[in-house]
Parts: sequence; structure tokens; C-alpha cells
Amino acid sequence: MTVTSTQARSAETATTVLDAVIIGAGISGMYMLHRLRALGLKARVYEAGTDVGGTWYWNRYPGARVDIESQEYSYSFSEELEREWKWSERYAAQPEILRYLNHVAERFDLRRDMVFNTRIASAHFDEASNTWQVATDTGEQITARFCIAATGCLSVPNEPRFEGQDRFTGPTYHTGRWPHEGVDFTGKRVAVIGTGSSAIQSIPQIAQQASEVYVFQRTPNYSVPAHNGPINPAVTEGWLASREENRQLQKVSRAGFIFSNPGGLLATQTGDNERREVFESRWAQGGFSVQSAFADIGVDPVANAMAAEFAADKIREIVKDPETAEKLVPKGYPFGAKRLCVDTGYYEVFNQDHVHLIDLRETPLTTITETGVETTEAGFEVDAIVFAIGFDAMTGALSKIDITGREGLSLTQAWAEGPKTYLGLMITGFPNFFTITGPGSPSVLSNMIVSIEQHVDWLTDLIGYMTGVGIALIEPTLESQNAWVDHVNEIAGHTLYTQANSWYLGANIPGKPRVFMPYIGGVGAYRELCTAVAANGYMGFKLRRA
Ligand code: NA7
Repeated sequence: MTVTSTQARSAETATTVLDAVIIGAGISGMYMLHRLRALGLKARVYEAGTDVGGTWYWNRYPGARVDIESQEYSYSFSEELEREWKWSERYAAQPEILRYLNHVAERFDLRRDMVFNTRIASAHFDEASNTWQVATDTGEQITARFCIAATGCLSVPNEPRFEGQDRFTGPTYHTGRWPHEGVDFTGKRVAVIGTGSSAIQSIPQIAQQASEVYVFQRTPNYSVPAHNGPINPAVTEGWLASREENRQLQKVSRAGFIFSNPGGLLATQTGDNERREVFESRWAQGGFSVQSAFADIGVDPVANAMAAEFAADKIREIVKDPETAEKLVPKGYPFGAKRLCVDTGYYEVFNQDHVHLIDLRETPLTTITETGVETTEAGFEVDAIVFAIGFDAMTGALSKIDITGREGLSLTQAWAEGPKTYLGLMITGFPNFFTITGPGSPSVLSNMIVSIEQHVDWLTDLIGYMTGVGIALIEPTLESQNAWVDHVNEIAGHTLYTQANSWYLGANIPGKPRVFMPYIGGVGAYRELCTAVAANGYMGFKLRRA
């Protein structure tokens, strides 16, 4: 049974007393609840949506699917769960992932401690009682020892800010807030603004229905084919037969999935023919494996240019009109420095006569009118507009909550120059406040579910330890946080990732500080560090007894 916000309170004015409040019922919040319950803690999840799923609850746009292979993008914590759930496609689509998450919610009876249709409005640390005083937008007051932000890295849509947008008389959609009942574009003229992963996944699907599709591209993205299809039962059986080994490989890997480990070769030290063969075989394999074809792609501009050239050649091969192909070829930033997209028929769709590419670098978008979109050169009459313009990544969800720590320090103040954390898990000045896959952790540079499980497991061990030995509070020292922030920046600076205007850097949101937010040191190395921190008495943290 689902707890409603009204039932959760014994009386209108009463305060709900919990051990832990968890914000968000996505993959992180669900697993965090499961683990805290097993510790015997009274934990409850608050979720703005009407049900579980997080990213997969909101992102229902046509073509939405995971870009990590399905069996790798699934919880590992329960062998029974893993053996009973059968994925149907190599890269599961959103409806199947949401069904999976619903199955998990039911199987582990999670909804019993979940409150839906409810946003956390504020969370204030009270120094007198060493508790978090949390308020919802429905008026519920909660007191909890621990406050856990399971708010997701890509959960707050980038708001459209186009001149004239309110004048448009037809429907508009944001890919990150797609209507649950779906949208029928049959016979419609559709504008899609943006060419990131959401656009690249949805455009081929929209084009199947729409009479005309106008794609407004500001920056072309690199995209590699998914080669999606029904999952071969032998693949599933093979995965399960070596389940433990596979799960271990994920944990020590570069990005939390098996093929993320870079090949042993350097592109710059490989002959032309062999290099081409390696790229071709990775392209044939599909997905992110292209990015890890050689160990130097992410760090050496010469090697990177080789990958970029290979990808550009592929675009020119696929797209028949040379002018359109040239517009689709990314220029001016390194291959992979903006998140690589994984597509099904994206470049091919531009070979259809009713799909048109408008290059906003050549002809900037000037205004949206009652009936369409105008650029400096032309007007495009459309029946619907799709904003595929991304998210306020990594910090967006937390910045929407009024969070204050010790001495009334607000998180907005603490992060005025960009997010600062220790290990992406905690923030100095905010005791017992945890961020699952927070900035400063591998998060969006990894298979999210592997990183989520690592954080949840680490936090569960920590909370179990604190409860067991009578520690009331934990918070990172300023020195350890500063050192971590420096380390995160330093290693990002050794890569080519900082050379693109990506959402990793907050560059897509006007006024957002330009800081490389995720930790690029690798999932395996990061896990070792976190384990060592815990093994050394939570090194870098201040622990205080009750
Ligand atoms: P992304 O990857 O942030 O893509 C957003 C796209 O929208 C990108 O092409 C942007 O161009 C474009 N954009 C953003 N604002 C504008 C304006 N004002 N005008 C024109 N074009 C604009 O978001 P997605 O939802 O596609 O993907 C996010 C992640 O979700 C993805 O990486 C996966 O991890 C899943 P820009 O590049 O900024 O010039």
C-alpha cells in the first residue's frame, strides 16, 4: 500500500519522525530505502512524481532507451531478481525499464514507505537537536537524523527560454517531461530543437509519424550506432552463467560496464590499417565501445582527432546529401567531450525527404511565433514543437530545494562557485546530508546503476557503523573537501573533456559556474578510494558522538 502524505502524518500539525528521509524514488532512492530498512531504520522516500522510476518515469519521449546494455544496466544486489527478470532488447526501451523498476518496487514492497506527488521544499539542519527539519510542498514536517538526496543527475529540465515561445498556439513538449499518454504526431509538422541524446533518440521515431520534421541544431553531436535488437538468449545465459565475475568486472572497470575499459593500444602508435580495423570493429559492436577503442582518445588531441575523423567519415558515408552530412559533422570540440550519443537510425533519418536540418550556427533562431519557428533566414510553420534541450545537470535538483546546514549556511551559498563535495557523497557544513552520485563522483561518466549501488552500499555501511557505535554526526573536513575538489579538477584538466561546452561543465545553463562536475578518475579507482576511506576510520570526515 502506498503511504499518502496525509496518512504519513498522525495529525495535521504533527511532525513525522524518521531516521532517514530519502528524496526521490528513482533507482537510487529505491535501493537506499531497501538497504536502510534492512538496517532496521525508519526511512521514507518522498517523490514528486506519481510513482517510482525517476529518470525512467519522466523521460517517456519516443525512442527513449538506455545506452548501456540491458543486463549491465540492472540492479546487482539481488541474484534472485537478476535471474527472474528477462530483458527483451539489447538496449532496453523506457517502458521496459519502467516495468522493471515497478517489478522491483513490488518485489521488495518499497511503496509501503514511499510518499508520491510530494516535493521536498526545504531541509534545514538543526544544531540543537542534530536533526534535519524537512518540509514538503504539501505541508508535511519531517524530523530525521539523516537526509539523503537521491535526486538524480538529470532530473530538472533545462527550461526553454526562446523569444516568443509563449505565443506559439500549438502544443509544445519537453523530452524530459513527456506526457504519460504519449503523443501522436501522425501527419503533423514538428520542430525539434536540440540535438543531444534525447533528440537523437526521438527524431527517427517522430519522423515515422510526422509529415515534416525540422531539426534545429546548435551543436552537432557525435553519435554511434546501438545496433539494438532482441537480446539473444545465449547472451543472457552467458551473462548469468558468469554473473559474479561480470559484476566484479563492472566494479573495477573504468565506467561501470565491461566494455568501458580502454583497449590496450594507443591510437597514435597504431598503424593506419590496424587503427581503422579497430575502429571498424568497435563501430560494428556499437555503443560506447567506440570511445574506448584506444587508451589515448580522451587525453591526446592527436588520437582524439583520429577518432573524430573516423566518426566524421561514417557520417559522410551514411548521409547522402553532402551538405547535410557536413552540417552533421561535429567540429571545434573533441570526440567524446560532450556525452557520446548512441542511436538507432539517427544519421539515416536525414536521407528521408521530409526530415530537414537547420543549422543554427549559420542561421540562428530568432523567435518562435504563433505558428512556428523563425531563424535569421527563414520561417518554419509547424504544428508542434519538441524542446530536446536537456537538463540542469547534477546540481539542478538540489538547487531547487531550500537546503541549509550548520550556522544557516545555504547550499546555494556553499556552491556559489560550483559544487564542492568530498567524494561526491557529502558537503562540509551539512552534517548527515548525503548525495547519491553527487557532483565529484563518477556518476554521469559511468553506468549509473553501478555507481548508485556503490554509493548506497557505502552509505549503508556508514550509517550502520554510526548507529552501531553511537556516532551522531558525520561531515567532511574542509581540508578533505578542498583536496577532493582540487583532485577532481586536476584530473579533469588532464583530459580533453574540459574543451567542450557540455552539461558536464554546466555550460548549457546560462549563468551556471563553469566547473567540471563529475569525477573522471574511473569507477574502479574511485571505489577503491571510497573503500580505503571507510577502512581508515572514515578518513577525511569528522565524526561526533552523541
Ligand atoms: P543534452 O545532451 O544537454 O542536449 C541538449 C541539446 O539541446 C543540445 O544539442 C543543445 O545544444 C541544445 N540546446 C540547448 N539549449 C538550446 C537553445 N537555447 N537553442 C538551441 N539548442 C539548444 O540533453 P539531452 O536531453 O539530449 O541528453 C541529456 C542526457 O540524458 C544524455 O547525455 C544522456 O546521458 C541522457 P548545445 O550542445 O548546448 O549547443
